[in-house]
Amino acid sequence: PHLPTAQKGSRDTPFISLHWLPVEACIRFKEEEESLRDKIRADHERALQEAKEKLRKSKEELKAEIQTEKTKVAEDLKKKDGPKPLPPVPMPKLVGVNDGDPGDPDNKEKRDKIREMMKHAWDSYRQYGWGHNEVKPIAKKGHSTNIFEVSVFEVNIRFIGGLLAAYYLSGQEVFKVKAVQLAEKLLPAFNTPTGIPWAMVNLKTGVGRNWGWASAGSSILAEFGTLHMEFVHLTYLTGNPAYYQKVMHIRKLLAKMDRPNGLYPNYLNPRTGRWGQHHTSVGGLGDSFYEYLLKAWLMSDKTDTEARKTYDDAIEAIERHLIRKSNGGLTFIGEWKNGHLERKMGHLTCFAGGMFALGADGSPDDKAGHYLQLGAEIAHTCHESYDRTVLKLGPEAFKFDSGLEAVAVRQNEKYYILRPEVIETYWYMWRFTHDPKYRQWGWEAVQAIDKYCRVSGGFSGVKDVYSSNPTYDDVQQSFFLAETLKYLYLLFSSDELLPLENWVFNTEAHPLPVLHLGNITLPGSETQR
Ligand code: DMJ
Repeated sequence: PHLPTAQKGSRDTPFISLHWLPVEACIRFKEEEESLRDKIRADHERALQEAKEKLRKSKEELKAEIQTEKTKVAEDLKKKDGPKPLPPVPMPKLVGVNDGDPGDPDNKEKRDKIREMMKHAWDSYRQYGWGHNEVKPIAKKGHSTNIFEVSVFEVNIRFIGGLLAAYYLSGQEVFKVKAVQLAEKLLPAFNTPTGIPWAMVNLKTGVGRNWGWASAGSSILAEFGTLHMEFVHLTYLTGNPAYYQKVMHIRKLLAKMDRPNGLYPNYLNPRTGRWGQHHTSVGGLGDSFYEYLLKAWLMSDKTDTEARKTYDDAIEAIERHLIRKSNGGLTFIGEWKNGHLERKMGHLTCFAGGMFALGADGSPDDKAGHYLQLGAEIAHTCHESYDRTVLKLGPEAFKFDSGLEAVAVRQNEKYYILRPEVIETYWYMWRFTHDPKYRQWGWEAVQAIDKYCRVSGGFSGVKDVYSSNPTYDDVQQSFFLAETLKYLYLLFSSDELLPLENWVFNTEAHPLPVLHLGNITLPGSETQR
C-alpha cells in the first residue's frame, strides 16, 4: 500500500475546460457539476454515518441483519417472477473445449497430480469455506474481508469474469443472468465528475469511494483499466450499450491526457481528471491495464486497432524507461517513481513475460522476435527469483541493487501467497515456443507448492520463502484455483485445449471467447466512434 501524498493543484479544478462554451451553458454545466459534487458529499456522509452505526453493533446483531437482508432480497426476486430472459445473441463457436490430453504418460501423470491438487483445494473450500470468499486452511473456516463495500475491480475480474466464462463454457443461462445482475450493481461506481469509476461501491446504496491510501483520493489505473473485456461481453450478451460506453469513455479520456515520458501514472483523480503521484508500474497498481489493452484487441478478433496502438505505445515507453539488465545479466522491469527508477520487481510484474509473448504477433515494425525474446528473458528472471530461495517459491518482490540479484531484502517482501504470475508466463512461453524448460520450471513449482503449502485443510501461503521452516499465512487465495492451478493444468495439456486463437483469458484466468463480430455492431459503438 502507498500512503496518501498531498496533491499539487486544486481538487476543485473542473475537469473540462469551459472557455469555449456560451455563458448559459457554462453556468448550467457548473451547476450540474456542483450538484453532482453535493450529491457525492452527501452520499459519503450518509455512508460514513451508516458505517459508524454498524460498528456499534455486536457481531450477532450484524449477522442477524445480514440474514434478514438476504431473505428480503430472495423474496423480492421471487415476487418478480425471476429475472427476464435476456435477448438471444449468436453464441460464439466454442473451439477447443476438450480433454487436452497431452499424449504421453509422463505429462499425463504430472497433469493428474495437478488435478488432484485442484480437487484437494476445492474440496477443502467446499467443506470449510462454503459461502465465504475463501478458506482458511489451518483454522478450517471461511475467510472473508470487508462486508460493507466491495472492490469494483475484484468483483469484475473474479465474479463477473468467472460467471461469464461459466456461461460460455456451459451454455447455462443462469450464469449470464447472474453476471448481468452483478454488473448492474457496479454501474453507480461510474457516477463521478469524470466517469472514471470509484475503486469501491456499496452494492446496497450505490455509494462509491476510493481507497484511503491512494494518492490524493485517486482511482487506480489497474482497477479502472481492467474492466474492458468483461464489459464488452456484457454489452454483447445483453444488447445494453451502457457497459461498452463506460469503458470506451475511460479509454477516450486517457487518450486525451498528457503522459509524463509517455508513461501512464498509476493514480488518477476521478473528481478532477488529473494524475496523482507519478508512479508507474507494470506490477501492482498498473499491471492489468496494459494486459487489457492487448486483450481488447485480441478479443475483438484483432479489429480494435485503437487498443493495439495504445498498447504498443505504452509498451514502447515502458521498455525505454523501466526495463533494464542487471549486472548479472538478468532482464528486469523496475518501477518509475517521480523521475527515478526503482530497481525492484514484484512477483505481480512477472505476468508481463507472458504478455510480451502474447503481443509479439502483430507488434509494429516486425518486432515479434524481439518481444518473444523479451518474454523469455522475463520468464528466466522470474524463474531465478524462485530458484534463489530455500523453498523454490518466489518472493513477493525482489531487488537488483547493491550486488543483489533477484532476491528479496525486506522481511515483508519474502512471502509467497500462492500467486500465479510466474506460472502464467511459463504457460504462455510454452505455448509460443514449446521449449521443454517451461514445463520443467512449472513442475518445480508444483513440487514446491505441494511440499511447502499443502496442509490438511487445503493450501496456504507461506511467510518466508528463504526459511526452511516457514510459517503459514492461513489463506487459500481464490486465485490459486482460478489461476495458479489452471495455468499449471494447461501447461501440461495439449495446445488443443482452449487455443489462444479462439480464447482470451481475463486477468483472473477466466477464459472468454474471441468475438468474431463480423457485421455485428455493438450497441453504443456507433455513438462512440
Ligand atoms: C489476481 O487477482 C489477478 O491476476 C490480478 O490481475 C492481479 N493479481 C492477482 C493474483 O496475484
